[in-house]
Amino acid sequence: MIKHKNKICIFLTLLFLIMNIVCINSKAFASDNGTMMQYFEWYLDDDGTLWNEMNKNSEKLSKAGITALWIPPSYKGQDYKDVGYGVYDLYDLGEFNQKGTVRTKYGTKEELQKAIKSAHNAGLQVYGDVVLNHKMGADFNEKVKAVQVDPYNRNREFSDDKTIEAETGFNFEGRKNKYSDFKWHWYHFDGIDKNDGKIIYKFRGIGKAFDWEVDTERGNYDYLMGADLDMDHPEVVNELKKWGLWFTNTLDLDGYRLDAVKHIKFDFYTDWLNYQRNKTGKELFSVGEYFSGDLGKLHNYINKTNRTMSLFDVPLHYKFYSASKSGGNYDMRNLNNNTLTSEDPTKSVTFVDNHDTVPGQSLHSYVKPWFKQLAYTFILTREQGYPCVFYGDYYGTNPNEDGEKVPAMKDRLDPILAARKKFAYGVQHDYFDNQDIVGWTREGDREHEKSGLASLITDGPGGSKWMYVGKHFKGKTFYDYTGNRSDKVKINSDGWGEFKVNGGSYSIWVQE
Ligand SMILES: [Ca+2]
Ligand SMILES: [Ca+2]
Ligand SMILES: [Ca+2]
Repeated sequence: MIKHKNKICIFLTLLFLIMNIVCINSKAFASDNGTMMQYFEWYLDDDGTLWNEMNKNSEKLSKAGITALWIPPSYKGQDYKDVGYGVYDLYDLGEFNQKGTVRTKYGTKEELQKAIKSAHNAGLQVYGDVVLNHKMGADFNEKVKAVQVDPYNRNREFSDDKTIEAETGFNFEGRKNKYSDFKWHWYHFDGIDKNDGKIIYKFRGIGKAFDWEVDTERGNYDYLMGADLDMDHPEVVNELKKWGLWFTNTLDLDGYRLDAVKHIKFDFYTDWLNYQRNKTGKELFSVGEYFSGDLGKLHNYINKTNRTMSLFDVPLHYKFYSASKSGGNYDMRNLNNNTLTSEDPTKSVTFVDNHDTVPGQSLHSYVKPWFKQLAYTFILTREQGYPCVFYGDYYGTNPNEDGEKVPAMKDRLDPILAARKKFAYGVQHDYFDNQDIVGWTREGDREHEKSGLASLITDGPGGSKWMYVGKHFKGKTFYDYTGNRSDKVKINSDGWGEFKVNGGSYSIWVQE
């Protein structure tokens, strides 16, 4: 009898252990929602401290719900103040004395590597910013035969061929051939500009032409700025592939943000990304910057690149922008149609603003502060899209030339980020049935305890909406996690509740 009891005891203990292992494993497999942060803004001080700041902040950001950082272009620009898009030397990550400085705007290579290590230790992925459309700050000029083209229709040539002085010679003397002995010459490029883009020259030569297929704006939008790389030239393509592998391995990157893809031959990145993925064996998540409000163009690019990358949902950003300026007269139902997120959600990266849309920048379309919180509630608590939180919204930006700045919204954004991390799981139900108040619910899932939520946003007066959140919440009480409302909502026996929102505001209801 005692023996038998022992056996039962051992059996129960074993069963308990197995159950525990199963439980622990299912917890380990329960993945939290992914949230990217664009870890820079245009007007950051040029004091070389960003990498050290990132080193210190990684742990905090991870706890706040961030899972990946998109870092700014980290190679030597035309001068130490360059944000990174005026690329001089792709192999100089703040290591060589070039352009009058060793460090870049953000710090040294060593500081960058430390920051990335800290980010990885905190469980954050790191995406590098890849700028391959153009180069700037040439070491010497070359004489090149060229023709002038109409800046508004690049297919129209309007001069005789002439010989011009072009800033196209790059020999990187400060680097002394370390990592690569490739030297750039005029024949690796398609054209340059003069007078801040008022004059555009297309180079002449065997096989020289603006690349195709690219965006059709201005006839052929291959040329954007600087010395435009010729992606038809095999030496260029090979060097950029080789550099990509060096860059990815040197910084142990987990993915990329690809700059200005609409100005680069569409099949270039398909090939480049396949190469990096095959050589590294990594997934290398990638998002392209195709800055256009024309959804058809985004679909076309995703198809032409064989779905190898996601794109930023620019049409959704423009909707946020117009809603924020419409003084309550925006039809909020529009947020959920004709966007990349609504039509191709797995290839969409959602964002509210970025370094280019802030006041004073080239794509100025800044979402007004009162609406930003509504927009973040939208991108962070809905199922569709991979959201990207902008550094300038979270920490605020420095003032631009006109003294305008973006206020820090960290205190308002942290609860929305926490709501995403804890509650934004499971089946979604949409209530886009009113021009002012729209809402959606998430039923929650088994892996995230107490998950499930009900979100409301309105650009007009406050009000309420009956929404279904799930039968399993029957009899439970919900409260507004953002703190905007202080009342409670009781879920009825069919799983419905009447959720409220204040005028021009947002609320995210979760179980008490
Ligand atoms: Ca070309
Ligand atoms: Ca180009
Ligand atoms: Ca080109």
